[in-house]
Order: sequence, then C-alpha cells, then structure tokens
Amino acid sequence: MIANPVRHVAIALAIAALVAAIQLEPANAAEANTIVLRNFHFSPMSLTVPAGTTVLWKNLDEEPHTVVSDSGLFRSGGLDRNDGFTFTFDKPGTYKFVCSIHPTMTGTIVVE
Ligand SMILES: [Cu+2]
Repeated sequence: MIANPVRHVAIALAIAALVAAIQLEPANAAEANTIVLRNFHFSPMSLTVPAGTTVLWKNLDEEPHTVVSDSGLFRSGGLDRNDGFTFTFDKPGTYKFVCSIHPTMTGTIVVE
C-alpha cells in the first residue's frame, strides 16, 4: 500500500488536536477558587486565597459528598453529582474541612 502523506498529516493534526483538548480539560475544570470532589478526593486538597474570597466546592462524583468545617464554621448538605456549595472566607486563618460521609476526604483552605 502506498502511503498518502496528506492523509498522514491530517491524522497527525487530528491527534494533536485531541491531545490539546485532553490537556486543556483539567485546566478548564480547575476554575479559580474552586475545589472539585472527584474520585473520593478534594482537588486541590489545599487552596490559598485572600480574605473575602468565595470558595466553590463542586461534586463530580456519582456518590454524594458533603463539605463540613472542622470548626463548625460551615456545613453543606449532601451534594449530589454536579451540586455545588459555596462559602465566603472573611478572616485570615487555616480552615480544615472533611466529607462527613467519607472521613478520609479532607482538605484545607488557607485564607491570607
Ligand atoms: Cu464523600
């Protein structure tokens, strides 16, 4: 079979576009001041924000999760897939949180 260079270039471009799309996806998903709940982890596990920032947690798992502050400062209800919860951090400090359903899911917000 004779190789068709045009076809090869087209395939290479298609693969390059696909790779670019795959690499862009996590960047798009990682919106500012957002923590996603995915695969039974908070991602990122630690987030540093200036005082006054509203943080959004968004559940991407099929399983329900919660976001509960260690200090009792905030507590979400059960979050189903694609549900979100927000909290505005007014004061500097270190705020730890956990999923009350899966206590191995932990995270930290550092407010500066
Ligand atoms: Cu959970």
